[in-house]
Amino acid sequence: MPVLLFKTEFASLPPWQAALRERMPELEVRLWPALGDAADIEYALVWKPPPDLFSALPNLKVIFSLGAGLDHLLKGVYLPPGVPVVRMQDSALTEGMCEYAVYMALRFLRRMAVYEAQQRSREWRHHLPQPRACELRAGVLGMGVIGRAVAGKLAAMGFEVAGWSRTSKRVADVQNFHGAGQLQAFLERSDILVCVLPLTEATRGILDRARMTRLPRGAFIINIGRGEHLVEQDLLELLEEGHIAGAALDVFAAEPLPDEHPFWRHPRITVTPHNASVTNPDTASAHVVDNIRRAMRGQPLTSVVDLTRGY
Ligand code: NDP
Ligand code: OXD
Repeated sequence: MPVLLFKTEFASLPPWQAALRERMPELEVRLWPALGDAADIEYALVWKPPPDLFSALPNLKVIFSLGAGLDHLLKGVYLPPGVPVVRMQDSALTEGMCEYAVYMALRFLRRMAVYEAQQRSREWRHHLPQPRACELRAGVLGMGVIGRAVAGKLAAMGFEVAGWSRTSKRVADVQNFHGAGQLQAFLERSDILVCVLPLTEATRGILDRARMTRLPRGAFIINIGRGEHLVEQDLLELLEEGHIAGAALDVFAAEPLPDEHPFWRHPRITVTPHNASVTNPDTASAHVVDNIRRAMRGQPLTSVVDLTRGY
């Protein structure tokens, strides 16, 4: 009987146990830290594992990340050589990310922050200029599974959309930019910038003063990648200088966002607690079980992480 170890911080076991059981009744699920006989454990489904967890599992065959992001697994965690790491791919997770990006882009387009402030002071002013979506250019940093879906939804809302990735991508209705050489041109045409990159050594701090200054004056930033993509002090300064109009931030260098952090009270920043989207057991369990079955049959796994690239 295959045995999977489940270790998480933010999801509860019962829905996962039920979803996995429904798809694979013979799978035994153990909840960390109760390992039982560690030699039985061949699969691990984890978020933020303790650094030495995997060294205690001598027969581990596959490590599954509970999230699409891998930074929680690649930072100081011992990964047994030869054991593949599979990242999360989940249709519901992707849908949530699309909803968040489209919602925040529309809030900016429709000046909702201004109207909410007007409501608080009982002000009736309806003559603010209202651009059409097609007059604003959205740019998506990171055109992976989630970025491509986000770009498609923004295009469907009428925005003029471009995407930037490491390698060239062809996505209907989305202008393609790729590589370091095309980043500047991509930023210069992005009135709304959505960051949905993975956190790697190459992308850490990518949203710094120099790059954010390349955005058109009055640009809006949506960061749903990782907090360390953004140099927070640089954003505060560019908001102060009026170069950046506002930001919707779901991820932060320090999480939970510390009480004294200036983002909490900034009138032009919307803060959400890293919940742009969450992995959904009902849909995500299909991806986990499919890969367990592949491993059992000796077939190639899907969504295997390239550990040298970091995503
Ligand atoms: P993917 O691995 O599918 O896509 C990553 C994309 O980033 C690819 O297009 C890749 O380019 C691009 N990329 C990576 N490094 C570079 C680089 N140096 N320069 C240019 N482009 C680069 O990831 P997902 O779409 O599934 O997820 C993206 C991230 O979203 C996650 O890593 C996580 O951090 C974040 N996330 C946040 C959530 C939240 O709730 N806030 C929820 C889920 C995910 P290429 O294809 O050419 O290799
Ligand atoms: C993820 C996340 O990476 O939720 O999936 O941040």
